[in-house]
Amino acid sequence: MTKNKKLKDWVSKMAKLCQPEEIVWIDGTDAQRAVLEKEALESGELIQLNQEKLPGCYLHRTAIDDVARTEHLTFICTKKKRDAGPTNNWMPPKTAYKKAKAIFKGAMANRTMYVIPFSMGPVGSEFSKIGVELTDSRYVVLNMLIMTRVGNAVLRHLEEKDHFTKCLHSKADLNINRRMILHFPEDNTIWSVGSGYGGNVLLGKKCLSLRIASFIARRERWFAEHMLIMGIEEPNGHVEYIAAAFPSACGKTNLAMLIPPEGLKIKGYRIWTVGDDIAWMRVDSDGALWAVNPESGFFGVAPGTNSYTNFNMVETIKKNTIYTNVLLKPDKTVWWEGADGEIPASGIDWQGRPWKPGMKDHNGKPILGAQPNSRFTSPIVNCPSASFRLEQHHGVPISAIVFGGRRQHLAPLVYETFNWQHGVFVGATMASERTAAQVGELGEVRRDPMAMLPFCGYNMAYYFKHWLDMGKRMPKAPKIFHVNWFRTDDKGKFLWPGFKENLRVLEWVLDRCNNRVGARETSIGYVPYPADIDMTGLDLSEGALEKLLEVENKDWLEELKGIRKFFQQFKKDMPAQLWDEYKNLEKRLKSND
Ligand code: OXD
Ligand code: MN
Repeated sequence: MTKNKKLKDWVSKMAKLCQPEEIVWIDGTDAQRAVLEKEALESGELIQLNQEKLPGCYLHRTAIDDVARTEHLTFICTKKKRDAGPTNNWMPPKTAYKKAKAIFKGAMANRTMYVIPFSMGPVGSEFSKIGVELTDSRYVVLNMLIMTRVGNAVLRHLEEKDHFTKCLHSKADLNINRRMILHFPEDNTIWSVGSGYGGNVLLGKKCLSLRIASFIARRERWFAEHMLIMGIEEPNGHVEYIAAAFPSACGKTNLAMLIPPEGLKIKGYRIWTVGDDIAWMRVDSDGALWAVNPESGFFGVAPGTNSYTNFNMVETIKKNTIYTNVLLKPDKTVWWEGADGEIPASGIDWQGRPWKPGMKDHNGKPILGAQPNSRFTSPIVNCPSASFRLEQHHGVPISAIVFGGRRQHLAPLVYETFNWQHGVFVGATMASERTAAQVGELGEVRRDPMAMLPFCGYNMAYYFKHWLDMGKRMPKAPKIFHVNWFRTDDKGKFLWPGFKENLRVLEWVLDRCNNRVGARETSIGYVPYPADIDMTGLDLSEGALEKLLEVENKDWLEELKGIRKFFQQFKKDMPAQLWDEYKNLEKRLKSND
């Protein structure tokens, strides 16, 4: 299997702890995948879908209390609490290992332990990192085969470089009271137990590529970010790349593969998708920032995905896709709320129960066919807009970084920050209002710096400092922007149509990057002149665009209170430069009032 002694010893040690009946090494071949699929069908872990309509597609159902990431059970286990910071759950490594060991002990009895060698990023690229996940779940293996580069090529690589992230996962008894997602950044180790939900168990994704990678990236001076990467082919045929961070459920996936609206398509725009969730970015020898997507698949939310919101994704998930927690139709195809076509007359819901539209639970609430966080796992290569540079070891050069949030008022459709330091401040103060889809008070503002709050594997104050330092290392730093697709009018109606029309805003972003248009200087940054946003083919109501671009100083002064409170929790670890930006903003707001 491998000559890497460190790897062999670790696998033996973990096997001794978990006591599997057998150990199988995943080689990345189609033949082995076919065997695993067959076994998963026999065991009931997968249900075969209609192979004529959905070739290579399967359905999986999780336990009903295991349908989303469990942030309260997710820990950063550094020796010092301060290194995890005030926004992470922390546990001392010793305690964490001890608690988890008690659950892992014998957890794989009568099961197979699969050894999955995987690479995040193209195998052998400067950017890439290798992990090895041990798991007792075939579902995890089959998903990892889509989401990461798996197999023997990775093992060969590990013979030269023996560094890898040690990832241990067991479903154990899927008991929420015995569930823990533990990160040991100082040991390059992840232990996840008691869950079968993607975000908790596909350890290459949030756990390695964000939490562990962010920790390593600070030390090695690069970025591991919760960002999409997209190429925008301009009318002259040149492709410019942007990276964008939005909190979960703000439409990153849809933006990453949008199809230009007619009005812009005729000008010659086209989108190339590099990634929809994670960006690893480095300063290259040219002094610019270059990015790769470490993943090779999409793990996307199904509800709301249809030909209007995301045509390319609808195409992507027609083959070789694993669906999780969606509705099963009588013809063995799948459906979810907000899918294309008619609502099916009947089906089997995500909990495996007979379902009909209009059914209500005992509280009178509609019973959903698909779990609101139901998912599909699909290879990027299926995507019609997949970038031709996906496998390039150097990645793509980033012209602009875009931050965004969901704000009914306050933030204009788009603004450009004054410089890198101000851009970092804008990223660090990102916020979204709670939607009906989340528990908690509607409209409440949650701060989510750089969309990394649940994913930063160390103290966020150090993370801000890292961002500031990186700016100094980049002679050709990207410009930083902020967007808000969610501004509403006085009646609460969205002012901006969103989805594909968002390209009009990105066109302005690139115009600014290339010094093609001017802008209006406001207290918060540079805002477009309405005439500089190409509105060909889009009719907004009278005055809507002006309203979308308004900056209300008194609202921003109010916003400062929330920012101050958020910053204060980092105490003296908070970089002074961000407090300077805070004071400068306050000054500008007061003097322009
Ligand atoms: C995701 C998330 O699943 O951000 O990508 O929650
Ligand atoms: Mn995400």
